[in-house]
Amino acid sequence: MYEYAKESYARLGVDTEAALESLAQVPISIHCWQGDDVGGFEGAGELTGGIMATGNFPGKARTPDELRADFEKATSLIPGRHRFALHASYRETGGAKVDRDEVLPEHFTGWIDWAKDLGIALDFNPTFFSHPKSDDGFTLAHRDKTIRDFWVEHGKRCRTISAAMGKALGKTSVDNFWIPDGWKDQPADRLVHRELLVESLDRIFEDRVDPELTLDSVESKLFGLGSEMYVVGSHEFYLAYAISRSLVLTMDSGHYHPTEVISEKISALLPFLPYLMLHVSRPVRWDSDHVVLFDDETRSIMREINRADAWNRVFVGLDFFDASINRIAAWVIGTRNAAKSVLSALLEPIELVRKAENEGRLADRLALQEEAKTLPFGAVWDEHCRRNDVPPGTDWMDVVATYERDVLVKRT
Ligand code: RNT
Ligand code: ZN
Repeated sequence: MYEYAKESYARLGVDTEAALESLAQVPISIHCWQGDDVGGFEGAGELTGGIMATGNFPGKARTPDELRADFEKATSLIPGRHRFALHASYRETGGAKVDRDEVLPEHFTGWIDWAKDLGIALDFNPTFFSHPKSDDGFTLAHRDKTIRDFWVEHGKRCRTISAAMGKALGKTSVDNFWIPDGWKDQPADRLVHRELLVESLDRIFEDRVDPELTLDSVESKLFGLGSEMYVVGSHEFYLAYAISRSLVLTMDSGHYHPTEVISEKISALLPFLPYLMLHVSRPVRWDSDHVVLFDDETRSIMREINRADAWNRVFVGLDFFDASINRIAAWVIGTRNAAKSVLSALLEPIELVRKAENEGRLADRLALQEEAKTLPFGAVWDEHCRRNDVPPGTDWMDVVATYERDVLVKRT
């Protein structure tokens, strides 16, 4: 099957061997929070901040050890070497009460040592939600300075933690800042909170931290549950902020108007920003964070990165959380789909498509793109799985079912 696929692609000028080699160089940053419904390990607080994991499938990870074991099970079924994205709320304090403004790199030693053993890199996220000091919907843009100070301290400390991860693992850790701040209903003053946010962010980012160790990124959003009318950190806000402060801009595919797509934005931003970070997700009617599919938009995202030859400038991360199905299967399905989309981008007959465009043969351009859709892609993907000692096709489902029976259901 693979030999037949290889020849089919070669006829359109695509080298499948080169594509598989390139694929091995594209890590996907897999988010820790699919494993426990964004719960974290600070105590059984409620998930706040306008995001929601619906469902109560049994067996969610209750401890860091369980989350690590679950992730290892998931990655044994995902081809390639990927990254792991942690949130500050997943720190390990040995039972001690350590508030967000007291977090230290040592609270992540367990995670760092584990990542080192697995040979994977880490990314990081400060946690500005699920905390009493975010309960009225504002953190860095709060009118109360004591609240802002608390969160500024958290942000500063998270940069140090992210740098420690980068240093220990020898790979730059992206430190992604997302805050929930906003109003449910029509605000009296939109500008004041945005000015406060600029001031708070400038305080967080004032010290230089080695960009080889950590890169700061800021994530925008259109609306959240309970912040439907106004979000301080909107797309325009963070776009301007990231450009003016030379930060990484994070685009989450669920954070735009329903007909707006981030794939189209990548080439618009690359001339102005050195780096982009993506939260690849699947919004269904709203920012629902459904499991990522091998769908048009996910493929378009990867195709745009590939056409721009920007794999070292666009960091691909995932952000979904479905609590209604087996969480390990959710990780496996979503990450395999993201990786499949990367492969499909690498297998695009781009030379021929470009040539047709440059020569004004626009019908040929269209024909080539459409014919490429039915090339034997699956055989190349299966070959990739086989070469990475991961089950191709549906064989991984039995492994998850066994783990569900032997481990997950016993947790409840
Ligand atoms: C929320 C943002 C943010 C979170 C994670 C848990 O709308 O997308 O990235 O999903 O930090
Ligand atoms: Zn996100």
